[in-house]
Amino acid sequence: AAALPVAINTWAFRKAAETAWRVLQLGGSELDAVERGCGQCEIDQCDGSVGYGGSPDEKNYMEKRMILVIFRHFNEIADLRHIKNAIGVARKVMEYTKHTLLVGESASLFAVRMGFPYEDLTTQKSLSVYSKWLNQSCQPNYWKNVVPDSSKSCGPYKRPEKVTCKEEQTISQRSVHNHDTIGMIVIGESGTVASGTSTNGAAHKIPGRVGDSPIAGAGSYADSTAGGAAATGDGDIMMRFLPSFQAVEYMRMGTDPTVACQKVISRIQKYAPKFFGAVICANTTGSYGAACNKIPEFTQFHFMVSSPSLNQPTEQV
Ligand code: SD4
Repeated sequence: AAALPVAINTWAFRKAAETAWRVLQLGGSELDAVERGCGQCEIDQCDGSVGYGGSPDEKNYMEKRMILVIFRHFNEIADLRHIKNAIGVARKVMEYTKHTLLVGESASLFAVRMGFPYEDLTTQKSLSVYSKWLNQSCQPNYWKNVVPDSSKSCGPYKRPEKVTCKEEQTISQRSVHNHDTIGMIVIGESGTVASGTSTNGAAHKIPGRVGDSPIAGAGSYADSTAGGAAATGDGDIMMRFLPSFQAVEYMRMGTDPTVACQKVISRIQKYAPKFFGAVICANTTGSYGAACNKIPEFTQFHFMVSSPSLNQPTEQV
């Protein structure tokens, strides 16, 4: 087992890992490390899907969602718009309110009261992603059982006159390519666990969508009596299984972290064999692991690890 402290995060988001590790080395708390680490990705616009200007929805809004979890405190922001530093806002929810989850435009107003700038998050890049999708896409995207609203053969969509919604035989799945999320777990020397996520979620989603990332137990989970976990991937599927909660509960029962992640993934796989997703987790002794659902487009999952036995934050597969 690795020694403590340990910090791990989804994907090869190296600068985020370095920032979190530096915060710990300078004596910052686990929570500070998670906030600054994920915050680094918000600044860097990691993979174009964390931070401002990423993953426009089908109305060209940019939204961000995250969760910040520490033992017995679950503080979340979902469908947050016009505010760059989502993880910072979630921390304010924790520090200045008794609530767990704030959402939407009201959450943005809360952020403004906390001193965060209210900004247009559109960038040239997000604008071109959006117009390309609008002009070329004939795909229902996240709609189902709908018909085109106009004479055009594709969207916008509406409910059909006669509603004949089919029960889903398999859970609808989306492509690997339009999203990534930073999920981070930090376990301090004393075994205190903090975790958080930040993402723009899926591109071209239906406005109002809340994904897995801001939901406690889905996007991430932390419990200082067992460990922490974080998930990335197709949140519309994954959030139905609370994978982060489940991984932590497996570790509580003594399951090795890698095995815990694998068990969580195979449980989802039974219902959605080709889903895109991965889970990372670490226990309070500093052992960690990860697993992904191996599909042809996604055979390896990269994540970052920082611990005293590694000279520097290191990418692992
Ligand atoms: C979501 N889980 O909103 C996020 C996206 C993600 O890798 O993690 N992508 O569904």
